[in-house]
Amino acid sequence: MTNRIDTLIAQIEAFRPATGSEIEEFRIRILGRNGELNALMEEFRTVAPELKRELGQKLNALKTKATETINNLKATVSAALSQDVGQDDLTRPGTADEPGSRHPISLTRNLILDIFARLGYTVAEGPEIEDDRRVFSALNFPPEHPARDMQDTFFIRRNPDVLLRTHTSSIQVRTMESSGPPIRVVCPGRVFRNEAISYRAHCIFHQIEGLYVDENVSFADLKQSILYFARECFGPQTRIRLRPSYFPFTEPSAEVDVSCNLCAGKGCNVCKGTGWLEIMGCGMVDPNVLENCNIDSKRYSGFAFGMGVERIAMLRYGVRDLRLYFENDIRFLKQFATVI
Ligand code: 2NM
Repeated sequence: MTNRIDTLIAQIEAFRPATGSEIEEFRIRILGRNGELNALMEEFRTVAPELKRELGQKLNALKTKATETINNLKATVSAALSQDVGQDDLTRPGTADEPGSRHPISLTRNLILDIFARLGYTVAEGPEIEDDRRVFSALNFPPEHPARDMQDTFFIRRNPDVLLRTHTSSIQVRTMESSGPPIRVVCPGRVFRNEAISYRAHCIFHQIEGLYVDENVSFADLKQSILYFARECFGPQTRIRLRPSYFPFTEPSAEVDVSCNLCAGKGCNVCKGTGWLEIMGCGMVDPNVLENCNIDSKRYSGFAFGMGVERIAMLRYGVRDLRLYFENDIRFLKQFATVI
């Protein structure tokens, strides 16, 4: 009897089933009503009392081993089956985890920061929750400016001095406060505006703003830096044009358009027939802003610019609806896996 128990244990240990039904057959042979274990139990009743103790322990060990082994094998097989219903082939290669990829907004952000790095700009970041001074007052927004309204800005706990930044210019205020000229920084980050969500606007989006402050910084320097950026970002044949505009923090101010390279400037439905696409705002930093940040505006001048990362990404990738960037639909994100 001892020999038969040992043989069965060895068989259980060597058992390598290829299918779920092989496991079930094995279970019935060992543990079934008319199986080997019950046959041994029957025989056990008739063994001499002095052998009962040792044989009883061996039988228990056999039962435990058989039950555990079979349960484990069944669990392995059902896990494999649940991945591919109807397939019993355990030799099939598994499904590999797909590598992740960068979000198109991160790709675009990195591209923009790289371009400005080549012009000597370093990256500065700052908090998303700011105070009124860094977001509005220091930037020359008059007290009654509409951007300060509850309608446009998210305030925190109804405290008018604690708010979510509406632009990353607050980082530039911090940079000017903490280090004097020469300053050459690009400031990326999330910004928040109380806007209705549509294909071209979201209440959270990403901005990159740049600031250059030194002696003798001119509007010509601004134009040349933006031309360099536009050609690196949209291709060497890209042209730019500046239209007069207004921002509280710059004077003079301009909107920057790039030539539409889908239609080579002839006019198409992307550029709405104009041949031009707006990409950013810019201007010479208002002397009041420099003084508010403890910079001598008689000695120093500067230029600044700001752009929406979603907008640049839409133009580069031909994406027509900005909301796609926020939905994290894997079918959308997958398409950027190899696009740098
Ligand atoms: C823009 C357009 C024009 C800007 C100005 C400043 C600062 F802090 F120097 F005053 N930061 N960013 C600026 C200027 C931003 O975004 C459309």
